[in-house]
Amino acid sequence: MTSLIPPGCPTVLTEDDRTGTSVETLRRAFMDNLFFVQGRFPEVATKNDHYLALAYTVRDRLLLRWLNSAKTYRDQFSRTVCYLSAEFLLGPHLGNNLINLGLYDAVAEAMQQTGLDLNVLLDQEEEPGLGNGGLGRLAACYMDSLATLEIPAIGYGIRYEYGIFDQEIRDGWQVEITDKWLRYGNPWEIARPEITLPVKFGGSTYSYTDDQGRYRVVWQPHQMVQGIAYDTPILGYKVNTANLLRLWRAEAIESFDFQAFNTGDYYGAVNEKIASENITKVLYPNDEQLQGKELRLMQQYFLCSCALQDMIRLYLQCSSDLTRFHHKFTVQLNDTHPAISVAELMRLLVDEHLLPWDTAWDITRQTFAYTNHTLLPEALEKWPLPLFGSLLPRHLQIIYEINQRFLDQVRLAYPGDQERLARLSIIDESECRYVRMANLACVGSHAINGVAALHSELLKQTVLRDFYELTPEKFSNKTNGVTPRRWMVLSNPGLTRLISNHIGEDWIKHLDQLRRLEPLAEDAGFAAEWHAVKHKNKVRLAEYIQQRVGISVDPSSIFDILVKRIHEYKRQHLCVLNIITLYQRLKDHPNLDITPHTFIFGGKAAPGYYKAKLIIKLINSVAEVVNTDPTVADRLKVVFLPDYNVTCGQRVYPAADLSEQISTAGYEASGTGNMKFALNGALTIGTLDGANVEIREEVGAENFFLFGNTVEQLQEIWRNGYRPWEIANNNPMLKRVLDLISCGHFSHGDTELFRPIVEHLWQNDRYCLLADYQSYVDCQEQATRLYRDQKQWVKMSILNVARMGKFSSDRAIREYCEDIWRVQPVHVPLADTSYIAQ
Ligand code: GLS
Repeated sequence: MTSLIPPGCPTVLTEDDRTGTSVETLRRAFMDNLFFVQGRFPEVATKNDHYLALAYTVRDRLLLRWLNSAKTYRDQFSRTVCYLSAEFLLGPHLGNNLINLGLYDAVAEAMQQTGLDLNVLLDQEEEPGLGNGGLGRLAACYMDSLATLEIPAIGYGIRYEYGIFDQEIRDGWQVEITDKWLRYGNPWEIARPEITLPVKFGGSTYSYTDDQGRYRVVWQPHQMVQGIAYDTPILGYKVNTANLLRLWRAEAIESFDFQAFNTGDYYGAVNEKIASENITKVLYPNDEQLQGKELRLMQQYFLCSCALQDMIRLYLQCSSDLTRFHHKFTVQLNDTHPAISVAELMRLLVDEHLLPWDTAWDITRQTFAYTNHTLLPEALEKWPLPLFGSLLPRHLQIIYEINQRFLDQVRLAYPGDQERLARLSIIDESECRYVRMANLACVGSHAINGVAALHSELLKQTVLRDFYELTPEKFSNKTNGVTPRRWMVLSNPGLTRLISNHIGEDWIKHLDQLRRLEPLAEDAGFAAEWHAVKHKNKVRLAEYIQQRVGISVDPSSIFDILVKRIHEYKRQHLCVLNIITLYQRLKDHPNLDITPHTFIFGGKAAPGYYKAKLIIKLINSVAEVVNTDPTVADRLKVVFLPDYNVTCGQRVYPAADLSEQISTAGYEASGTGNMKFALNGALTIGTLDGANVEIREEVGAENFFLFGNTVEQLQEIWRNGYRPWEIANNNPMLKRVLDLISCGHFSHGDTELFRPIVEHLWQNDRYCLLADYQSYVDCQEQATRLYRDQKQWVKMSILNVARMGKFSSDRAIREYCEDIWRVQPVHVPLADTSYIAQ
């Protein structure tokens, strides 16, 4: 009989096999994991077995750093940032961990020696889609930067069993498919069944005076579940720091209701278990649109209660004096989703740890800081009082108390100003009564920030104006950033190599160093290499498009890309109006000499957002007509890439020539895709919205295609009575474009299908597409004309990249650390690892 022990695999593991980084050790460790973890011999191992064996090999190296980090923090009782977020849109782990460990090349080599292709294994990973878009992805970039900057941090979130749905396109329409991301197991997490915390819901409260004369409140819940911790290490780039991402899963406390079981009600007994587990079953797929569902509030409270109980648990392991809690922990609220934390920390400190109210309030306010991520009124979270009170009766009492004390102060500051009082109140008393989560977050935090300069200004002038006037010192701006590790080193190895060959590798940790590329913008040899890298990336995307949707696109055409969530304010349909305009012009003048143009779209629509889904259908319908019309063949192509996610983003950004950032001014809080495109050498066509404003400032107005009305101009337009129909009637091309959609040209003669879109544009046009149409079309023309001058284009592309240093998430995190969190780096030494072998 032949031996099943893989050749080269030692029978006893040595320390080196778990932590070593030579090609030979990695190869041996991989074979060992294939054998002992996956239980496979090479001849029958599947791609997924290979992926998992490699993931475990990499995880061992992570764990070494993670445990050293945890031990260092514990020994030093380090001040720690807790990032509370309902979403962490991490993207695949394997490639990123290889980059951050500095093991990418060694592992590629080890796999090659084993007869495997690392790229194939990377493709095996199902990405954890635990977020909707920018907000969740920002949380992931910030975790990367926190670790890279050696800041002790914990990310607290929810371990959704189903992440953001997978999108399929059928007959041009979006179809949602459940995202069973855990189907084949998740090698990056470690379940901690011994870390379980109880979370209560519903019921009632009663009060009494205890034998020491203290007023006490007891919450008698109707339902109780438990949160179970699942831990994922988040490693920094080429440091030993690996921080903790702790996601919570809900479970019934008793697997069975034995009483019901014994009386024969089997299904009734199982029901409670199912109801409890439902809490973390699925991510709500809405971005910037409130869905006032009870289950969503349960999710939010579940996250906050688990996270805060966990922090207190960790704290009490090292100190019994909770009055200094805020010295150990600083908590960032990622939007209002975790804002209920303010009331929960008060409850834990006052009711469970018996601190006086004033002491608890002091701690609470010094603990929390709040980031606002949107001005959209439909995204502002508010919960109907009856719903809130029945689910969280004790929290409602606490909120009333916080509110009363707060409003007493407001009365002193603004005597007699009842309207202001009503606006500032945490309770909305107009019509139906609501708990306003943004107000709760503002009152309970010591710092409040927006996510781009313009957004932070607008916050102060609009939704948070009263809070700004009351406590201006709390407000600041923290412009978003993205991690260059995932969004450059991992996704664009060609450009990374080219840049590093010329200016070294420091820029990966100090993105400002990209400035050193500026002189090279004039260097013809460098420009040629730059162009070659972009072209290669475009060829790769073209191959992917062909394989994915069967459309052949020309890599020499301009790749003009719009990828992000589908939302009316993001104006994907403005881009469609321009495509139809171009199409019309080509039909009118078949010999017109235009720059060959490939428009690429991607993005998901919230399943209940009909207009957004109709925009997807419109894009696909226009694509169908344009792509099959021989008159425009080879000059105009339209592609909708299904299931846009982090993995897809990594393919798309490096291949873009033109980045579409065309939201209505004042609506996009920041945007982060805009940064990823520009960092990868795309030029931006955009409005003065969100972080576009700062990108333009940095790269220079001459290297940015600006169009559209400003916030002030739009305000003026609305003040004077906006009449979109007049714009359409006075612009023959625009009118033709709208009529072409209406008459069924793109819908097989169906004149009803796109009526909701077109009618809205004619009559109301809330997002001012028509007001910006001509300016956009002109700007598009200017950009595509300039594209023909490749020398100039490449120069602008190089200058864009050279000047993107500001938009690293490292810069953003440094600002949070200095201005809000007041936290210092803690160096993690890779201690003697001999204890591993003991
Ligand atoms: C968002 C904003 O819409 C984006 O502009 C922003 O870049 C992002 C991160 O700050 O947050 N807000 C939101 O609710 N979803 C987002 O993507």
